[in-house]
Amino acid sequence: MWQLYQFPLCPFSRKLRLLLSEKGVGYELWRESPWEGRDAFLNMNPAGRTPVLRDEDKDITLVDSRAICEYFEETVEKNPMISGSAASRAEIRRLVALFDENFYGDVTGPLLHERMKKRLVYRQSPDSKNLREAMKLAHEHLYYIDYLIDQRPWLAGATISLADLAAAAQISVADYLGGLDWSGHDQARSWYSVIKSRPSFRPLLAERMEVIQPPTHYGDVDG
Ligand SMILES: N[C@@H](CCC(=O)N[C@@H](CS)C(=O)NCC(=O)O)C(=O)O
Repeated sequence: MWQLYQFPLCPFSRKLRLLLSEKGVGYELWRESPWEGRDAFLNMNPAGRTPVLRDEDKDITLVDSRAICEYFEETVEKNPMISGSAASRAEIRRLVALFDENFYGDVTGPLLHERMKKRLVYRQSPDSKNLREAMKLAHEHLYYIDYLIDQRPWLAGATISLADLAAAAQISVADYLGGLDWSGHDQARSWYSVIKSRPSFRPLLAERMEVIQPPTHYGDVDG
């Protein structure tokens, strides 16, 4: 059985969990707080980041959400998430990179730092200027999703793909941390509400990070 080392608000672990669930791959959750720098964790991933996926019986350790997602895409045929022509696959990978890097760097990373790490690790108050900036940038990203959904049913094209899972994973964490104002983003909101109602998403919405509570609309699959 795969063991997934993660914490509930890690967006990269969320993306992987969505993929594993869509593909029907079983796993156990192992709680890891990467900022604690546990030796056994650093032995598995010297970069000290979640997610890490380990199969003890097979003695396989997989590291980095993109490498792990590609591993399952290559080894499990069910529900392909990087499919179509070479151009379509390149478009999926472009959007995965956009959400993993830009959305995380602009929005999820700063929100996690201000609202989670400062509270749990550094015992500091959040900086309201940094929070305002992250929320402003979140609007720009939601406008881009509105634009994509105006042209296509899913972010990268006609079918659901890893791009949708990557985006929804980042958005779900930003939403949990109260960083998203959905007003004026009807297309993004309707796309997200379809993703949220998939069975793969339910366990994520039910989970809570200690001390930090999400806004009331967070788990609402119609909102
Ligand atoms: N490129 C990596 C990024 C992983 C990453 O940045 N994980 C964060 C948590 S969301 C982390 O472990 N940060 C280290 C820390 O908080 O100390 C991936 O896709 O797996």
